Amino acid sequence: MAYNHIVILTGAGISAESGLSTFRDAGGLWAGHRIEDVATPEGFARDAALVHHFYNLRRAQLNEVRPNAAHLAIANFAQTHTGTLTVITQNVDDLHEQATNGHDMPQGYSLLHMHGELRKARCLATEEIFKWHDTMDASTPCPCCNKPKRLRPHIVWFGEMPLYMDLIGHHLRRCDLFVSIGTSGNVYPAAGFVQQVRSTGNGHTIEINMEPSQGHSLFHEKIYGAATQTIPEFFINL
Ligand code: BV8
Repeated sequence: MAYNHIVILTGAGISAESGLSTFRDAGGLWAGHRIEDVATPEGFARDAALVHHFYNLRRAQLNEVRPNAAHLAIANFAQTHTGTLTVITQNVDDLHEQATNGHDMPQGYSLLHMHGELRKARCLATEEIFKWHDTMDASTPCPCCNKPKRLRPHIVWFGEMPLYMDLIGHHLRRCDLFVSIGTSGNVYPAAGFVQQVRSTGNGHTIEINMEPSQGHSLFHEKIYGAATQTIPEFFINL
């Protein structure tokens, strides 16, 4: 069947084989850290140095990693897909961008980072957002006010509103195919998107993951295995 409006939700599992650790797998990102200390506004207010260090390490790691076959399969499919293809990523890495680098992407393609981006910073005073590839800390002046203690990572922390929620709701209602890739289905509202597709729209829903996620029973179809195996095969046959 040819699908017209496709929504893909990706999580840390799609970047795992590029060498970026996931959150909840053994030895994952949260190992050694409490979410409350490194991924909440309260943690940032309590110890900004710890939070900057956590994100500086992850931002620096992006210089060492490349998109894998799963990112590339989505980018290749997007170039020939004649309908709309909306990639909603929970990931803050830029591997989906790197996979499409150098290609003119069709008008129907869009990439939405609902949890923000590691390579962007935001001014606490003006909310202005800046591309940011280096480290930052409390002493780093923001480019707009030129004052210290005003920069934070442009990341959506727990308890903060995810980005693009209205636009995401529109795509979930309209899609005829929803594919969830590499996410454990632990974090809301992303974990609730499959339910939203089924209750507000009539999209076919597919989970592609290493193992059943928390919400696996909500999907019409499931494919399990490593993303670099399952995703290229899936999109070649789509
Ligand atoms: C919010 C940025 C209010 C930080 C992240 C009900 C409704 C609404 C909210 C809540 C709710 N219940 C609880 C909440 C609050 C909370 C929440 O969900 N808490 C959880 C812990 C219970 N949610 C929030 O606070 C959110 N905000 O609710 O605002 C609101 C909401 C809606 C409307 C109005 C108001 C904000 C959450 C965002 C937090 N920020 N990221 C950073 O990156 O440092 S979340 C972070 O964890 C990731 O971004 C990701 O989204 C999330 C989950 O991680 P996954 O991507 O799923 O990774 P994980 O390790 O868990 O799983 C990896 C999977 O890959 C595994 O299944 C594994 O099997 C698979 N895998 C591994 N290797 C491979 C593989 N698959 C294939 N191939 C492989 N090789």
